[in-house]
Amino acid sequence: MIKQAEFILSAVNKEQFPQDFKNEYLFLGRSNVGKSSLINFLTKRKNLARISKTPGRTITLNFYLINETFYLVDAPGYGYARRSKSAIASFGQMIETYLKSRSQLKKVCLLIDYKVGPTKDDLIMYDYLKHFDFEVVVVATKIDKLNQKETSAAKKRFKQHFQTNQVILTSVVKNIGLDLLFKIFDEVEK
Ligand SMILES: Nc1nc2c(ncn2[C@@H]2O[C@H](COP(=O)(O)OP(=O)(O)OP(=O)(O)O)[C@@H](O)[C@H]2O)c(=O)[nH]1
Ligand SMILES: [Mg+2]
Repeated sequence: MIKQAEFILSAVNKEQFPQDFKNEYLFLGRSNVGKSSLINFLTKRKNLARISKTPGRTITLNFYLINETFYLVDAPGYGYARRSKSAIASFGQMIETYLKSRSQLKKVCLLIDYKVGPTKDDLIMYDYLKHFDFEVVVVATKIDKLNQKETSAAKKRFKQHFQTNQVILTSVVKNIGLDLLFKIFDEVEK
């Protein structure tokens, strides 16, 4: 149960990351996939993380302290076509710096849109994370948007790349799967 959630800070480089060695869970995924929405839902706070209809809104790593014990970290989305080349490069550098310097990072939640994913970018990110031995949780998002036919097509696509029990299906609109996701953090924290 999340009893308390608090925005702590936004950071773009190492010096700005929290220094208190609490466990962290990173939310990664393409722009607009629903990272900030999921954090808001998990924390039951509508406006804790900023959500937008315009993709590319989150441009820093945002740290949310949960129950005063661990952080959920909201990252900018990748694969946002309208970003400048220099913005894409600095995004890559920021994520890489973060991933390589955080021993307190316990899990990476890789969010993938259930209707369109996994995209090429999603698979590159997944391989990258696995290559560096991160514990990856694949979170399929917005499953409320698919009809039956689209759901079985999505199932097939995801099966080609991930084990079925490795994927958590979620919808913040219909409140699906969020308890399962929270359990993953809870198990580490226990
Ligand atoms: N139907 C539906 N829409 C969702 C769901 N989750 C998020 N959305 C919508 O998807 C859009 C993008 O959500 P965000 O949470 O801002 O996505 P993000 O991944 O944080 O995006 P960036 O910060 O740009 O990387 C918003 O319009 C949300 O309302 C869901 O489960 N179902
Ligand atoms: Mg966001």
